[in-house]
Amino acid sequence: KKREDGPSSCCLLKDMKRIPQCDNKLGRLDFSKTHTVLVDVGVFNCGAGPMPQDGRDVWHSDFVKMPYSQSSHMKTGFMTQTNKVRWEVISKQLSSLSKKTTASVNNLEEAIIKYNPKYKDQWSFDALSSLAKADPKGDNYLPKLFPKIAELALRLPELVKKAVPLLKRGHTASITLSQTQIACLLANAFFCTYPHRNASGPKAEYHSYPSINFTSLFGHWSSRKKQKLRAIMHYFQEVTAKDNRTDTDLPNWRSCNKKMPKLHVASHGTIENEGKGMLQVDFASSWIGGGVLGSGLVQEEILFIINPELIVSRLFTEKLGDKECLIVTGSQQFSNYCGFGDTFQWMGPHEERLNRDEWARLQRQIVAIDALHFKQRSEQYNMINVTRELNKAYCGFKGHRPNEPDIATGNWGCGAFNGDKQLKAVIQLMAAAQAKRGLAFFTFEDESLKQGLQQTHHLLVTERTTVEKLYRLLEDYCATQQGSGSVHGDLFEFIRINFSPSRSLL
Ligand code: AR6
Repeated sequence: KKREDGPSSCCLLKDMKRIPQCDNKLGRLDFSKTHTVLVDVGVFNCGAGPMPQDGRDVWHSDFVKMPYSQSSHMKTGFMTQTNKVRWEVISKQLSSLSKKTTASVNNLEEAIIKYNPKYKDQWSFDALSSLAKADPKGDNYLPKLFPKIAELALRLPELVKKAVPLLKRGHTASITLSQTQIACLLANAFFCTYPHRNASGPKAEYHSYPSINFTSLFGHWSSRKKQKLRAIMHYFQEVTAKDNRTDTDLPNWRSCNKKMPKLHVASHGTIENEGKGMLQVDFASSWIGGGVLGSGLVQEEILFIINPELIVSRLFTEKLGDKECLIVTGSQQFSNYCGFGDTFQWMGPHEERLNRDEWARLQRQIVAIDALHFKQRSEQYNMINVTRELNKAYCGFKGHRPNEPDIATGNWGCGAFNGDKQLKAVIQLMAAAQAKRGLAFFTFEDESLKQGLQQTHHLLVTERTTVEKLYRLLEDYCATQQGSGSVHGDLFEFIRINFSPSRSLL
């Protein structure tokens, strides 16, 4: 049939080939030298969804310089200038924004300028202000949304751990990220946190890269800006909706409303004796068993020496990741001991009196969780590290069946690993609360810790304190520990001052 609009070799739109018809098999997700995958491919290929890949920050010209890098510094203060890690300033600002139910554009501007002081008189926020005033969806839409974006931005160190390579001219490479990771990276762009990305001109470090911080979207009101901002804000509204966190089953510690768990504290007794029948915590090394085959002789090594079957776990257990633990069921205690470290002595055979379960396993369950090793004690007063420890404890404590025993623990991470006993006790209380299990806490002859923990627990129970409230309090506590490097008062005292009922009467 002759076409009316003249001869044509074109085909119909429906005859164009589209992606679903191509059906190219991708195979398993995998990384390579030229393909960086920011989600954990092992977990992903098991069908468990996109979890962030572990990794470490790299401050280098081949990688994105991350706002949370310990190498990113800034000067603060007028009279006495101090050099601070920039993320400390950023996270302080964002976390106070995230605690608000509504935040104004002024609040947002003040926060952004705190860690971008050079741009105080250059950056304008008038487009954002006009949009907020127009209140496009009604009901204080933007002021309610800003705190949520701040909360999402704060999760960057947890969601994007592996260094993101720069895609450089002349090099073929690819990067795979999850939608949650992208949302978090963009929340940081929204808050203008990326370092070294504001300067322009031929001498600027990133002169051959596009801009990323959102400043230029916020100023110079026009009807185009209005429509663009509406679309962008809608995106943030969607990605900050609560049910959007699909890529990890770890709690969001800022929104856990569990109350304090059941607690027993004793200064005498040990995890292995008085904690019989409970889930017993091994104060582990990430290399399971630690120095058991060398000269180490503290809690984990002693545990492995008196229960030597535990040593076989070293045959097949890879170094533990940050969100992993090892649970061993059924090991037998063969020896008794006394002492600790240099005073350790073998005290003869142990008579095992435990029953066996249906699979004939002795009813002993041990969970190995490795705390962080702090070379400097001050390193632990930092919410990246606090959150890491919360996640680690939680993954050890989290039960897998409906009816699990309580947990026997103590000064986890506070001997060889140099942790603060009070901080670690509070972290373990929070993790146990979230895991809905009770704690038996053995302070190993530390009478004042016993009393302090008892009183603190009592206060937290009577005040009906939630995990999220404690998490925010830890943020404030960490902030007081930074700067001068000196420790201002202990955590129990800080809790007492902040939570005691008399305070609310004042
Ligand atoms: N029951 C209760 N509390 C105990 C017991 C016990 N049986 N034994 C010790 N404590 P540490 P870390 C208390 O230093 O700091 C190993 O090499 C006592 O107050 O063993 O987590 C591992 O392989 C002690 O000071 O644990 C790791 O590499 C505190 O618990 C590294 O040490 C901490 O015991 C872990 O070091």
